[in-house]
Amino acid sequence: MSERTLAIIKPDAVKKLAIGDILGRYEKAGLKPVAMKLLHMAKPVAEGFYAVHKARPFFDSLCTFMSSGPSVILVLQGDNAIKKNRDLMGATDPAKADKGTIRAAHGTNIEFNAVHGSDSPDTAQFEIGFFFPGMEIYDGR
Ligand code: IDP
Ligand code: MG
Repeated sequence: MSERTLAIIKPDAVKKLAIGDILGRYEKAGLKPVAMKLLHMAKPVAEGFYAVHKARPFFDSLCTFMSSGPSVILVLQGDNAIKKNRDLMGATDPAKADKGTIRAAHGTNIEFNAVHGSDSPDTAQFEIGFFFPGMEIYDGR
């Protein structure tokens, strides 16, 4: 079933010039970018995006990281896009991520881990709407 997921190429991966490699992985896996922008999040924007993690000890540090430079924010569309993207990403901690995954290739540690991907249909709906109005999502390709 075709679905959409929100992906972020985080500031660490953008700084490392890994945008091209990561976009290529999405496309080769059949995940089509249907919306995309480079955005330097203000810290309150990062806090809003990660509100679900507000109570976690790493929340402040995570939001500082996510607002430390520009990210690439994308909507990916394809069969099973949510799980497919999570599989491409690998485990949260790059040291535990399977070989061949994005986090194994580009992540530094459990915080600076190169990419984000929605983890469920509900999360995807919230996250896509957080960054993109419907008129900026290009369907029908
Ligand atoms: P996920 O990105 O694999 O879905 P989450 O548990 O949703 O992982 O955590 C969101 C983000 O918070 C992670 O991608 C990572 O950047 C950061 N994070 C998660 N766990 C830790 C931690 O234990 N220490 C520091 N940062 C963390
Ligand atoms: Mg998550």
